[in-house]
This record gives sequence, C-alpha cells and structure tokens, in this order.
Amino acid sequence: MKIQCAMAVWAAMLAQPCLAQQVTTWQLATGYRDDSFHTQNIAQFVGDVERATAGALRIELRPNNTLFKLAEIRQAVQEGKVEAGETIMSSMVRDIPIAGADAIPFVVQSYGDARRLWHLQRPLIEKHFGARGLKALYVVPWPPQGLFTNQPVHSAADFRGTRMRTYNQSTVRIAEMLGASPVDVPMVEVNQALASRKVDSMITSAVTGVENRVWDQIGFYYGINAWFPKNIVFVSAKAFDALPASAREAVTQAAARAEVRGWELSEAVANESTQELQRRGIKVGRVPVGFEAEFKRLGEKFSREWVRSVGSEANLIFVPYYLQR
Ligand code: PCA
Repeated sequence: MKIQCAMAVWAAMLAQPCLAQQVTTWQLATGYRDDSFHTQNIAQFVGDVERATAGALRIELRPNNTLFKLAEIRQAVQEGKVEAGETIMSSMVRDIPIAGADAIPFVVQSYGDARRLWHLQRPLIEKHFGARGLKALYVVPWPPQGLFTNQPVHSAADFRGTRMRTYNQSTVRIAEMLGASPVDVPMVEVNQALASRKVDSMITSAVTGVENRVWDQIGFYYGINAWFPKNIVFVSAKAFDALPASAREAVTQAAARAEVRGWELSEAVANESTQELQRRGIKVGRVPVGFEAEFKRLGEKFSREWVRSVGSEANLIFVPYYLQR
C-alpha cells in the first residue's frame, strides 16, 4: 500500500512538467499540394514556430483542399471552423475587392513591381482582415502568369469557341473577352482536366505547368508576364490573441522570415520551371507582336472595369504605384 502511494506521488511529480506546458494546436488549411513551393514554405514556417515556442504551439498543415476548398478557406477561418489558412488573394474579391489588385493584367511586370504593389496593398488588406477578425501573417507571390496553349497562337481570334481554364475572376473575365468558355479547374486538378480534354488553354505560372506535368497535352508556353498573384497565410485573430505574448512574437517573427524566404523561392522556381517546360518539349516563347497589342488592350479594358467596380480604394494603391515608377 505504502509503495503504491509513493508510486502515485512519483507519477504525479513526473506528470507536472507536462501539465505546466500547455500545448495549443492550430490547423492550417490550404488548397495546394504538399509539394508546392508555397506549402513547403508553410511547412518551414510551422517548424520555426514549433521550435521557437518549444512545442507550445503546434500547427497541423491540411493541404490539397482536404479541410476546405481554396476559395472557402478565408470564410472558414473567419467563422472559427479552422484556426489558420492559406488562400490566393484574388479568390477573395467578391468580399474584399481590393484583394484583386494583384491580378490585373499587365500592371506588375517584375518581382520588384510586385513588392511595391504589396506594400501599398498591405494596409488595406490588414484593414479588411481586421474588420473580419482575421490576422494576415505573410504573403508570397506566384511566379509570373504565362499563357499555355495546345495550339500556336496568332491572334485573339484563335480563342473563340475554345475552353480556357480559370482559377479566379481575372481569368474568367479574360476568357470572356477572348470569346473562350471559362472552365473553373482547381490547381490540383489541372492535369486531369487536360488529360480529359476539358480545357485547351490556361493562364498560370510555369511552376503550375510543371507540377501538373502539362507537357503531354500542352505544346506552347508564352511568357506574357500577365500578373503576379499572391497567396496569403492568415489566422483567426481570436486564436492569435489567445496565445501568450512570447508565442505571438514567435509567430510574427517566423511569418516575417517566411515572407522573405517565399519571395526568393518564388523567383528561383520561376526560372527553374520555365527551363523544365522547355526540357520537356514545350515551345517556350513570346506571343506575336499583333496579339500582344490586342491582349494589352484587353488588359486596359479589364483595368478600367476593375477600378470602376472597386472605387476609391483602387486609387490608394494605383496613384502612388504609378507615381513611384
Ligand atoms: N498557380 C495557381 C494560381 C496561380 C498559379 O500560378 C493556379 O493555377 O491555380
């Protein structure tokens, strides 16, 4: 009996340190695959946070649309169904129109431009996120958006009656302007959609082409640098505020590092994947000059429509953006 008592005391003492360390677990939902460079960057962020908090904050990654579909993730975090998430900013335009500023054709032409745009867009995103109980952690761009087609392109007329894969409002509107039918296909299903001949062309990055091994169906990639869309990683403000100050600091610092690392990764991946497309037999080149001019005119039309629909917040970004040039 005595021995049993002593053992119980020992067990309680051993258990103490575990009880003292309260572990918080968040889930982080994303619509992209584990092997996407964005997801790999999130995995490093998660590792940094776990290390810096000595395991007190664990973040479980839920990739591939398994928890929520990409376009539903912001709402799910807002409603407290999941603590954290990643989505592409332009998927939020119905609710937060200014989030689409990075998907306007031919405004941003380089990573430097993309950075300037983000500095101007960030305060507005933070304001809209704040109003919804969300906290933005960091943002990383996709490589520039190019044009993939199964036939060589000569003019805008080539798209009439064809099917164009879309992933946001910009790609839908461009398909409409070109006279193509927009077909919404999540990034992780692009390969399948091409293999079953559901789409003839798409605007996306070279890395998305590589990840989906598009070379069996797609013959041409035109580096039109249409825009640099960004993914945003965010958390419910309630979940964030519930952390002790030291853990909040660890998350903020790991997020700042993830942003720097992600932008570098994106640029490196942009070059590597364009080369990979070429190695796989895709013809990589520029669109004919005449088509480029037609396409730029569509881009201007798109910009006018966008500024009209977004209103005064558009000026807060684009007046300084063009003045800084
Ligand atoms: N890939 C994602 C978004 C932008 C990109 O380059 C996609 O095609 O859905």
